Amino acid sequence: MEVAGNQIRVQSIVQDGKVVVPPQYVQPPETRPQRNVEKRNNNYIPTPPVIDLSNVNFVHEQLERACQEWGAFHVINHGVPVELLDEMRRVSRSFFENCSMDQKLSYACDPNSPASEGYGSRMLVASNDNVLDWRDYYDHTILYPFPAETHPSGPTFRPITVKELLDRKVVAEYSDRMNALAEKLLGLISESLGRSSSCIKDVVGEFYQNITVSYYPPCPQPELTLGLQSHSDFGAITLLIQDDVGGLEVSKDGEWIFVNPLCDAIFVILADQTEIITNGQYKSAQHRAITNAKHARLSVATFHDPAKTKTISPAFDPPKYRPVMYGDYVSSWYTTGPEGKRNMDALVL
Ligand SMILES: O=C(O)CCC(=O)C(=O)O
Repeated sequence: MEVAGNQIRVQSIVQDGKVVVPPQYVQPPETRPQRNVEKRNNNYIPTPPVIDLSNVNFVHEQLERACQEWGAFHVINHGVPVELLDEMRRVSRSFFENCSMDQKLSYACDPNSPASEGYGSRMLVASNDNVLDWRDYYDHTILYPFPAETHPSGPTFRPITVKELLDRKVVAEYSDRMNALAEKLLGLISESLGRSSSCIKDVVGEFYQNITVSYYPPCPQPELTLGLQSHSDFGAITLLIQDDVGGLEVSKDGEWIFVNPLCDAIFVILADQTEIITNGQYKSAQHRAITNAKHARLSVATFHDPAKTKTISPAFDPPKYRPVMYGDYVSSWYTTGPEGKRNMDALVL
């Protein structure tokens, strides 16, 4: 089993052929995944809405509803070439499946710093007693303009082979497209609240973007584990693509709802700062990832966040949330852990 800086990579546990999950990955009974289907007395299972962004006559109405009821939705006809989504999935998967563990560990993230760029496995650094997620990840921190030859450090910018250079081009184009789409969506979401298109973006300011590729190896006991614990994202807006395996769930009215993978669509997740700015009219979506015994699963989440020094407060009166410096919010998230939406709850007036 490969260990770097105290971090075991889940993929190496699986490669060791374990048939039971090590105890540190076993969730307590109350957070284990369950199928909701048996609890229902009818067959109706809600699914997050699919919004066609080319449908200009209805898009605001649909966004308003989706943001109020779900805080998360698929978008189609989003303007990002589907080939680019496929390429991004391909280059991301290739890192996990075509590199040796030694090659991957040469890109290891800093195990002592939360959310540092590179290859890792643990979302939270501080709390050693937390149950671990059944997930490895590769985190790209994107600094604009991309690619920045002068980027000071970080695995994405180490000397690279020609193949990696091609892959980097894919990530660069993907990053630009996601940035533009995130800005467009925040504009439409602002308009859906009857405000100018720049209302939310004006408070967020310049985007800081992170692209996290999550890789969930097959799990011998999926009923005991989570790929990623329940959380809401701490930034402004997240754009996620996944492969066709499926495993993302969003919480709605106290139930976990499976998000069907739609390969041409992009899944939009409202994050905490948007909940604060909209004064709770639109809520950030609590979500998690479940595992399965047969197939590795891949997702690519692109986070769009304010600068750490930015103070975020509601753009509507009377305010229902305390203003918060974004950097303080992130530190608290990483030190106390997400535990659903407890960091948001602490800001409610
Ligand atoms: O893998 C997924 O579908 C969820 C990923 C996610 O929630 C995250 O990276 O924060």
